[in-house]
Amino acid sequence: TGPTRIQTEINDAIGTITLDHPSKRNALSEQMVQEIIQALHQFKAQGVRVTVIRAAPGARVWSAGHDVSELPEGGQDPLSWQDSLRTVIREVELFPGPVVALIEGGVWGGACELVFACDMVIATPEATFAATPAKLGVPYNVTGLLTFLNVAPPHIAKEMLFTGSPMSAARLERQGVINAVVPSEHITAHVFDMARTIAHNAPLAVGVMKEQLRILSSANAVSANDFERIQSLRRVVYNSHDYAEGIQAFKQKRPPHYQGD
Ligand code: KGA
Repeated sequence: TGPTRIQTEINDAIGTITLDHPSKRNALSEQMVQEIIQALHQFKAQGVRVTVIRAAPGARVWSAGHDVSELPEGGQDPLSWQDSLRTVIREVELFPGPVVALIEGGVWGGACELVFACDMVIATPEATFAATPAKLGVPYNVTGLLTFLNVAPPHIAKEMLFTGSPMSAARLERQGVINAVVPSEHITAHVFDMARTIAHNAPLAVGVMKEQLRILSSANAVSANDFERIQSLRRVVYNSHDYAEGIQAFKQKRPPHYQGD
């Protein structure tokens, strides 16, 4: 049986992954993530030089982010090493060629980080990007925050993370966070032109530059002591009443009541 949450295609050494589970707004469930990872492995085996990740043309939601029904309700790190979002982001970062995000519609939470972890981001004028951990009470993890800091100026990263509000593609393009804003009728041609340019270049050189840039951009030294302090602070958050409240409120489709404990 083939994938059911995504569609894949390879043309001229360019692989396309289309997120295609509109009934759940392309939420990044374990199943969706496993299918994306399998597609990336298959692309690598078949010599794909550039991968494009998109939603179905005309989608109103690119992805609703982490599947909240799969987040623990408390007492457990929701974004541990094995978490599905963390796993798919590592796979994108380690894919041997550029991964380009083609964005139509709203991008939410963990999907926003996934998009920012891609090597290039092209969006339509209607696309929006929201970083939502503060809405849900989630203690975001260290590498996750680094994804934001590596692409956004600190004030923009903080505004996104502290407000959780959707930010327009135009504003993010002005800040250099995304590469270009292109109307929906031209975005596919624009992205595939760029992909073809890259695919005609020397793949080993491109892939090794990507790997060097990945290593350099995560070369922040955090001491063992500081790392353990951060983990203990995060533990306080995911053990809190507010974290359980945030997840339960989402599942019950009601606004959360936060009290700071
Ligand atoms: N996880 C699980 N199910 C989701 C979901 C999600 N993130 N987003 C949507 N769904 C389900 C929703 O429960 C509903 O299921 C269906 O998708 C359609 O959603 O049909 P059901 O069984 O009731 P809805 O809300 O009716 O669609 P809409 O009116 O078109 O609105 C679309 C949006 C995207 C605006 C809305 O669904 C939404 O606000 N979703 C949540 C977005 C979000 O806050 N995501 C952040 C997830 O957290 C996250 O990634 C982390 C880890 N974080 O922030 O730290």
